[in-house]
Amino acid sequence: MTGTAPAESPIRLTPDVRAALAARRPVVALETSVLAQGLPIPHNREAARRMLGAVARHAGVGAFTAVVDGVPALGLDDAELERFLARDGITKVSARDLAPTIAARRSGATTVAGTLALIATTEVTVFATGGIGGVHREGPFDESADLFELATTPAVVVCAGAKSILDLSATVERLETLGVPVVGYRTREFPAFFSATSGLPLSVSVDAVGEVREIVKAHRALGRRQAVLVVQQPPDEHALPAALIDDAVARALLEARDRGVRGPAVTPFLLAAVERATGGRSLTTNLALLEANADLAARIAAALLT
Ligand code: PSU
Ligand code: MN
Repeated sequence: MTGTAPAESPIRLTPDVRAALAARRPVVALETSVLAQGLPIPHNREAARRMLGAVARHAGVGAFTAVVDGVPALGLDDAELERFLARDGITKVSARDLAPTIAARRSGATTVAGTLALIATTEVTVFATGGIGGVHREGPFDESADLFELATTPAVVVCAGAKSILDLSATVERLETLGVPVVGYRTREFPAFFSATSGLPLSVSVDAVGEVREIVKAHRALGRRQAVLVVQQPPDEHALPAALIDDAVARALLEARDRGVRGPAVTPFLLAAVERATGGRSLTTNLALLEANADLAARIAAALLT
């Protein structure tokens, strides 16, 4: 796809995003829920800086998605980004929340689902995040809207698998059912976000960005409407032992149940509880993998332009 966003797209693009698209330089969409709900202050600022920096190193532009005072946006200016980092009055916006947030002229930070729904109307197709949402472990039934949007948006999503707070096996099964290709980049297992391995084998694993490109091209040639999910392990030096995370998650789940945490509050609550339980080590891992995913996404976006 070439040119600027379709005339009918309601999404506001920042001048740097517009210029990058016009010059056929890589543009990578980035979600803001990880900044406004997922990571604590001041680490969310470091995450934003490192993700934008990783894309810039490949001559590309990282574009945070959000709803800003009722305007759906791809790319934020500095003052806007500050508001999302400060988190004040910023709600979590999944796909279902987009229209109501826009209509009420409010501001919200987009999840993976919200981001996919926004970029679907633009020509930006590559998106980097930390981990996707998925099937939660315990009842009552909770499955992230991320899975539905991944099933219906032909983007390339780069992540470190799904968070270990989830039922990873059920999440991988759902991705299969929904027809979402899951491509391991230098890994043969579905990564478990904070830890490198989950014990869940992948059906396809590649070693080079060019191979991702071939898969994406074949997928698009078929007119498939699903995303291609590219997964990589968290960087070696920061990956945490699976046992440490399992233990932290088990305790976090009990705490969530005790406190009756429900709905959109579940994921942020569990992430914060894991952070406490690992003495902040999960935070270091989270920042490192966000940067690594933005870097890989920029390289994929560049390859797709060739
Ligand atoms: N991964 C993180 N931190 C986060 C999220 C994922 O490390 O904050 C967010 C993403 O925005 C993801 C969302 O789309 O959590 C999933 O939330 P839910 O389970 O409510 O759909
Ligand atoms: Mn949910």
